[in-house]
Amino acid sequence: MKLQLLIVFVLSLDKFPEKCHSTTESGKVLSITASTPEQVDILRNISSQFETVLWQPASPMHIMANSEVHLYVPGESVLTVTEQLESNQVTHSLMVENTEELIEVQTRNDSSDPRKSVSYYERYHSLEDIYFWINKTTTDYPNMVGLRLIGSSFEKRPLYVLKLSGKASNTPKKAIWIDCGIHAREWISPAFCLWFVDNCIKYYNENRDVTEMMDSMDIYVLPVMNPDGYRYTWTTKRMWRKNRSIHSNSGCVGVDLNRNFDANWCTSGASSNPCDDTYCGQYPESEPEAKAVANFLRSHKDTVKLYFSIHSYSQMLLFPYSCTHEQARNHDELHEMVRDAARDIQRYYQNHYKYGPGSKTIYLAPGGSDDWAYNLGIDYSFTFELQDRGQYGFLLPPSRIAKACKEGLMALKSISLKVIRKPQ
Ligand code: 0X9
Ligand code: ZN
Repeated sequence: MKLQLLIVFVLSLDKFPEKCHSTTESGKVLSITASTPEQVDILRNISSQFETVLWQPASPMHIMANSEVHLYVPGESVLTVTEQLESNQVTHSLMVENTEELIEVQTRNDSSDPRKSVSYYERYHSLEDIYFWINKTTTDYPNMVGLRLIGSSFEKRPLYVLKLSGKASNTPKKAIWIDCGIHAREWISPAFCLWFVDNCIKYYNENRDVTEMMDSMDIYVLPVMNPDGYRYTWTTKRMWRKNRSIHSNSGCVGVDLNRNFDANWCTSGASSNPCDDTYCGQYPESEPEAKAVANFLRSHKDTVKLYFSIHSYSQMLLFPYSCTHEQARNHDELHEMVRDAARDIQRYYQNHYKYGPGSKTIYLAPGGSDDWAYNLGIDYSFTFELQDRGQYGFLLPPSRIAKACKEGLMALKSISLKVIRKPQ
């Protein structure tokens, strides 16, 4: 009887409208630069107190002298935090004035207003909406879009992958993998996956590059790799990063899925503390979301030639390794690919993207999906950090979705076509 009640309760939790934030999240985001080792210590200390949340870097251990830190500070702590920074002469400025206002813009539903002609793909969507979209897209385009269930999340939500294909071929087709939404708060990432799928459907047989991509390779798209975390950012905590798994040995929730893969797992650059945002989990692939992706890729490793993981923010095109300072086998080729892709973005969209191996371009971060996929034998493995560079961070307004997605799409197409056209 008790169990039945519990099941009814858990199921009814899902009915909670995702658009209501149960807590207000008004606060500011500060841009802070420490310039001495003492100031670094002070900043690390502040970033683990006062309910602050680090936006960049994701972990206090990556706070370095003379590199910019973005820190969310809840309204009630703004005065204390700024006083501490000022009394220690730490340079800081205001990056986001009012987070609540930007969250409201991101979650506003304009679809009911007929005068607003903003397309579905230029808005952010709740998890419920995305599941609905997955269903509709696969039923509306059965010839082009297939559906695969690759596993389920910690809270037992399905992990769906869409398989996009152009014309059939006699020989087994190679494939591209794209995942979005590993990190819950990076909303532009699932928005990119939806944009990408729509673009493939709309422009197949219309645009030469899209047609070539879909005729040459199958494309697997996982729109939300971390559905529990993503939902939590809509209902409860906009700044949440990890999944929502609970551990018997700690009261803290969640594992960083991009630290949970078996690539120098939990070495320097990840945390073994369950309360940290970069917690690596109890063992590699301990998390059902990481395990599902790893199992799928293991069983398709002979066909998948390209791996893309979509994140935000900071505008970077990264390739292995992030888990070590060693160079990848085909470092020069990967470097050329991201350099050209960044050039294309600069030329067409006048926007700057940094590029290079993760460990040198961003920071040493083991256990990531890109490095793991690369070691599995997927020679072309990338992580994209989409817009922006810190004006809005994770709270990128819907009006910026289109440009952010076009830039990501340009890089993805440029790299994929190089691999497709490479003489065998
Ligand atoms: O730290 C990460 O996981 C990624 N940056 S983010 O701000 N989106 O959290 C970078 C991932 C680079 N690749 C690996 N660390 N393997
Ligand atoms: Zn991320």
